[in-house]
Amino acid sequence: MKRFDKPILVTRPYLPDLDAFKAGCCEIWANQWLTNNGPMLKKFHGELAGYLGVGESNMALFNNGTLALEVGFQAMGLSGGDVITTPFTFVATSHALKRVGANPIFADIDPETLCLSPEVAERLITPRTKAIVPVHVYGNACDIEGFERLREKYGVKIIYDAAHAFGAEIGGRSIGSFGDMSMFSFHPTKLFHSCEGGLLVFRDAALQRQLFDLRNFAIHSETECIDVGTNAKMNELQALMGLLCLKKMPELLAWRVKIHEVYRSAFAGVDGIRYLDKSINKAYCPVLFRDFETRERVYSRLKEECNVFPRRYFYPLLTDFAPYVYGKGACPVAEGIAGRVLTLPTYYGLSGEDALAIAGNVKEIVDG
Ligand code: T4K
Repeated sequence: MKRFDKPILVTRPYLPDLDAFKAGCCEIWANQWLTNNGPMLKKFHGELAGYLGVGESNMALFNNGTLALEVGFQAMGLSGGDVITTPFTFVATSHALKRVGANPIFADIDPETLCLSPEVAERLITPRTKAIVPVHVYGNACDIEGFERLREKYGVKIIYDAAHAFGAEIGGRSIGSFGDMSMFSFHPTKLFHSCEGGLLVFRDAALQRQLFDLRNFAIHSETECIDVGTNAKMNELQALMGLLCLKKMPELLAWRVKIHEVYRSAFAGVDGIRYLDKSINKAYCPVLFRDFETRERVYSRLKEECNVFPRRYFYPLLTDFAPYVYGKGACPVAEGIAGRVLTLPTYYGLSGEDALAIAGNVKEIVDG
């Protein structure tokens, strides 16, 4: 097995050219404006609208994805209601619901997309259901049509957690343009980042002013505070990082596609290893093993013997964590996947040769 000299982490952030960043800092210094809707943020907002092909009035930037979700849920009026969501996600999805006073109801996932199943979700809809929050997990697209049907039939809001899905398109449209609202995370572990950051894209442009207010303490004017807002503003350094990374998006995406292809072909037809290749933007490289024991063996031997640090996203399942304990067997598909999945390293700069060696190590461990 190949042991790498330097640790290979599950992901590394792309870092733009330092001189370009310094030049941007000179602009920020000249403006003497660091946060609170500054010029760099406005520029980033405009460029993102162009990149995504959505209206500038249908977007709002935040200082991270979690607060973007919280503010979005608050603006959508989810407080006090039930919200059907997936247990197969990062804790932030449900934390944001709980923190605005909504009650997450967990429904099982589809075994192919690993996203919330609209059919299972439909069975849990009651008069208390205010919204459904599916997650495009790993950049796999949810069943958009299925959720659109539920939106029309029951009048529930559909708010996608698209934290993993920046850069993904369906039929030439950004994945963020479906449903009532979508949230992209710009954390450095994502394929695109702004150090930290989050973006809401929403159907109803009338929401924008409310979202802008809520992210700034709900201060509406010098003499009016109209709600219980928070501080969720993106600052100028974040916006600068985002602007520089956005220029690189085509290459960031192409690189992931290349790494994904290495893993996909290395694992093709291999008994006991299923490479999950549904991700549109190749944000993550998840592999499914035959059982829990094999996954755990691969996970620990890669770390100890190969200096490779994959992650068990998303294990333990959200519904196993203290604030959400739900009872075993409630979401059997999600429980099964969480116990067998491992996400392998992928990031801009990881060589195809290294990805191939990692895949070789995985196969050897599974065989042994
Ligand atoms: N919804 C979903 C579905 C999400 O997955 C997330 C976040 C959110 C909502 C919330 O969005 P944000 O509020 O984060 O914008 C990471 C991230 O912190 C988190 O953003 C992400 N999902 C989650 C899936 O993964 P950890 O605890 O795994 O991060 P950490 O620090 O262990 O880093 C992972 C790897 O990346 C390590 O091997 C080190 C490497 N790394 C990390 C950072 C931050 C670097 O090389 N450089 C870096 O700067 O949570």
